[in-house]
Amino acid sequence: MEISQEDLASFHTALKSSKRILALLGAGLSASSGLPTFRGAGGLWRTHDSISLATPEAFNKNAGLVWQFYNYRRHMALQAQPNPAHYALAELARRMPGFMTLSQNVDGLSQRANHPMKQLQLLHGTLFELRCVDRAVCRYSETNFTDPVVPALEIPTSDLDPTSNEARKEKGNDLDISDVQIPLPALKREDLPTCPKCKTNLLRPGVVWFGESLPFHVLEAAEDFLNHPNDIDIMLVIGTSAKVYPAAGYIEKARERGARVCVINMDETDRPAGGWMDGNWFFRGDAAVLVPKLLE
Ligand code: BV8
Repeated sequence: MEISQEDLASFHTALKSSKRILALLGAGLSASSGLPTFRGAGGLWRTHDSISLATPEAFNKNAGLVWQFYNYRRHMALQAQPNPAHYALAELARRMPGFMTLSQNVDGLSQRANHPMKQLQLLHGTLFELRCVDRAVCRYSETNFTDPVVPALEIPTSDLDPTSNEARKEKGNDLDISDVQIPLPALKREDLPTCPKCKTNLLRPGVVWFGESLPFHVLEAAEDFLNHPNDIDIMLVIGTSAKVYPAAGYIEKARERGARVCVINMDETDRPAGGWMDGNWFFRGDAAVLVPKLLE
C-alpha cells in the first residue's frame, strides 16, 4: 500500500516540531503479530461473540467458558511477537517525554517491546494480570504468564491455532478464527483458577469488561495529560475502529486541545467520529509497516 509522499512529508514536518503527542492503540496494531482483531476478517467478535464473553455477567454465568476464551487469548498472545510498530512507539516514547500511549490492547505486546511503562496507559487492563473476582472482599491480584493458566484449560494440540503456519497452510490465508473451536469440555468450578488468598473465590482475568469502569489511575493519567497547560500537537489513532468508549472519546478530547489527528488503519472507512478536519492525515495500510515509516 503506497502512501502519498506529500502526506508523509507533511506529517514528518509536524512530528519534528511536536512536543506533545497522544496515541490511541487498537487491535489492528497487533494484527501483523498474528493476533485476530475484534471486528475484522476472522475477528473475535464476529465469531466468538466476545462482547457476550467480555462481561461480568458471562463470567458469573459460565466462568469455565469465559476462562477458555481468555486462556486461548493468553496462549495466542504469548505465541505472538511485538511487531515493528510496537517498537517504533516505544522508541518515540523514549525520545519524547511529552508522548503518551493509551492502549486498548490487553495482549502485552507494547510491554514486551519495552515501551516505557510511565508513558503507557492500559485502558482495558491486561490478559496477564489475574485478580480475585470479588474485589469488595479481597484485593488479591498477581502477574501471571502461566500457559495454560491451569491444567484443565490445556488446549489440545489437535486444535488448529489460527496463527500457526500449519493452520494457514491447511486452510489458506483466509483462515477464520471460527475454524478453531475452543474445546468446550464442561469444566468443574474446582478446575478453574482459585484465589490463593481468600481461597473461596475464583480468579478472573485482569481486563476491563463491558459495563466495568476503567481503572481509576488510568483515567486520572489520561486526564492529567489532556489537562496539561500546553496543547496537544498530534493524536495518533492506530489500528482501531474507535467504537468503544470511553477509549474512543480521547480522540475528540485531544482535538479540543488543538491536536491534528493522524489515523493509521487498514480500512479507509474506519475514521473517528466527529468529522474529518483539514490538517488531519489518514494513512491506509498495515500499522506494522506504516508506523515505523511515520515515526522515523
Ligand atoms: C464503561 C478488554 C462505564 C476485554 C474491552 C454507547 C456509547 C458509549 C458507551 C457505550 C455505549 N453503549 C455501551 C457503552 C459502554 C461500552 C461500549 O463502549 N460499548 C461499545 C460496544 C459501544 N463501554 C464500556 O462498557 C466500558 N466501560 O463504559 O463503564 C462505567 C463507569 C463507572 C462505573 C461502571 C461502569 C468498558 C469497555 C471496555 C471493554 N473491554 N477489552 C477483552 O479484550 O476481552 S474492549 C475491546 O474491544 C478492546 O479493548 C477494544 O477497545 C475493542 C475493540 O476495538 P479495536 O481494538 O478497535 O478492534 P476492532 O477489531 O474493533 O478494530 C480493529 C481495527 O484495526 C479496524 O479498524 C481495522 O480496520 C484495523 N486493522 C486491522 N488490521 C490492521 C488494522 N489497522 C492497521 N493495520 C492492520 N494490520
